[in-house]
Amino acid sequence: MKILIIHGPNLNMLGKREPDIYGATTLEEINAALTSKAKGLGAEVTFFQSNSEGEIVSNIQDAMSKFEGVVINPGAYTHTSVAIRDAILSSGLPVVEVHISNVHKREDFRHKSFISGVALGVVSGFGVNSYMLGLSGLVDYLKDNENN
Ligand code: CA2
Repeated sequence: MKILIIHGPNLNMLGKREPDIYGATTLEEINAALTSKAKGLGAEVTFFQSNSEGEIVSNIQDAMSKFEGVVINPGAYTHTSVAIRDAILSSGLPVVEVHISNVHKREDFRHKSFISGVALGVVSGFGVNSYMLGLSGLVDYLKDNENN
């Protein structure tokens, strides 16, 4: 079972800036933890990080033929990107939206997500564990729907 993990803009700075909001764990450490979690779940993960909206759109388009599902933290594009929403919808892939912070506890502009309405599910506010919970929920969903 192949899963794509997409990290959006600025997430390459994790662990290096604003640890009070986003924690001290680096993106490399998150990816290592996801690789090991995926192994335990019988899945395989591939990672992509980009600060560019267009690159994320292209990556989702490419994922259609290569992966069974996607876990995405769209970063600030969560609140602005119709293009990423459209790419997710047209991919037909199950996509789980994850956020490190609880976006609903933060500024009003973070309460709107263009992604949630086309996502299989959303996990927000559990720190880097949001990624693990999102991956586990996606793998459970794929196992339940394997023969459908
Ligand atoms: O909580 C999340 O995971 C967010 O997707 C993070 C985005 C934010 O715009 C969303 O509203 C919620 C921001 C990612 C910025 O990441 C940084 C990491 C370290 C230092 C600076 C930024």
